[in-house]
Amino acid sequence: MSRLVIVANRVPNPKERGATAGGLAVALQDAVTQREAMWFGWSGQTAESTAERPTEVVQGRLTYATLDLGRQDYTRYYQGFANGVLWPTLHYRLGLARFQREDYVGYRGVNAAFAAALAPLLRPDDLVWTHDFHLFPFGRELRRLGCTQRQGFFLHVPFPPYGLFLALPRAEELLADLAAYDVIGVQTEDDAINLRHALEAVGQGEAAARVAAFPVGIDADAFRRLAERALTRAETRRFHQSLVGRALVMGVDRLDYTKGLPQRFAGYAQLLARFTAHRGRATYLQVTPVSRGDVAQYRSLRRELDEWAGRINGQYAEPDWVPLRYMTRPVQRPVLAGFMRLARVGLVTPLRDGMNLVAKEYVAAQDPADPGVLVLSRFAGASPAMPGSVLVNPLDPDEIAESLDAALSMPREERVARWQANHDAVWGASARAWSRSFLSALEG
Ligand code: GDG
Repeated sequence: MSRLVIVANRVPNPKERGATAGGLAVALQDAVTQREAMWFGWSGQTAESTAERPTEVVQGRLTYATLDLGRQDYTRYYQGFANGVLWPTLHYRLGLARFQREDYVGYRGVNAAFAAALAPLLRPDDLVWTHDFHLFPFGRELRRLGCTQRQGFFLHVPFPPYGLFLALPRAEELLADLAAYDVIGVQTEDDAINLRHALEAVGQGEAAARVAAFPVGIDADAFRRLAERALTRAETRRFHQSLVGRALVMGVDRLDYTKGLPQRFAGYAQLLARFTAHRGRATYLQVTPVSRGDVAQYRSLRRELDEWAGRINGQYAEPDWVPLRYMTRPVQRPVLAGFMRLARVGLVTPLRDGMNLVAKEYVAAQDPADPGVLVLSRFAGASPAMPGSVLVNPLDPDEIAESLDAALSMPREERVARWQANHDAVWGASARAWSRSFLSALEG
């Protein structure tokens, strides 16, 4: 079997396996245990200038090869173009994008530098699998250096309608970058249609034929076991006791404007205002680790959520009941799994999301005999395959409130039927199936 080389902006720290928040690392965990592999990318550290040679750490059959980023590259490539322009654009939020020519130049420069650092480490029969919007140009840069290995690309986030994408300065060049890959994977059929249109519109029709949807999944059995085992942990027990029999509503999201958090908080406030029976009977826990805290839009989102949390609790709290428990620190994965199992409602309402693994984790964590209900945004990539969910428009706080009321009042029979309807989507479309089907397309 040929070696797998995974190229991604962030490489997980070999010392804290599985501890980090973020969908990409979770999804790839399986792929790197199946064969000899190298994981190549940014170390997460900055330095005076971007390193030319990676630092390698070998753990059995897996090698981590990482580069520090120069401070100016960090500002331009990572904050400026990847997070400041591509992230909002790909999530249909062109109005939030701040295009600056020097950021774009920095983005291309880092991609070229990464390719130059990886090329000497490649073996002729390696499979190179590059991930996400940080690295559109990477494959073409490797080709420029004479690398002929099979190369695949997977986009973890949505691809918007082509007219929107083509409004982005340099969109044509970015699409020509994608055309250098042998397989171009996206999360859903809608994303595939959008990307094919965009490629065709700029005369890259041949590449359009290499686009396919590979919906990402989770290791559902492992997550279920984690959730079951967590019930015996002291943290889970203490938390359970603190609920004193109240129904738990739970949300877990990185602090990001794509996750629909202000609208979600507004929806919960509407629930308490309009469906008064839930006052004192429901508790909402929102776990939202801060991410990209050095980007202005994320700081203002954080302030907005702080205000919402203060207002909701100020208005509705009782001396012995806090309606919203809001945390901006990360929670350990096993603890999170246990909390999810206790939740009567999983509240997942992104405005746009490539897939959303939390929705799948929530279903995996449930007790099949007495499961909770998933309230899910119709704009999450996960939604078409999860017919047992209560689907909502995440922009409509009233609809969120009505769906919460329905979910909190739902009889057990219906909860069981809905959970079973979501079962196949979660157990059938596993992380392993995802990476295997992508890799067999790439090897094909
Ligand atoms: C991108 C795409 C796509 C969250 N908070 C904590 C924590 N998490 C974990 C969750 C989940 C992961 O992080 C988040 O994954 P998502 O898929 O929900 O979202 P993104 O990070 O935006 O991921 C997304 C994904 O890539 C994969 O392709 O699905 O659409 O945007 O596993 O549980 N984990 C811990 N503590 C936390 O506080 N331990």
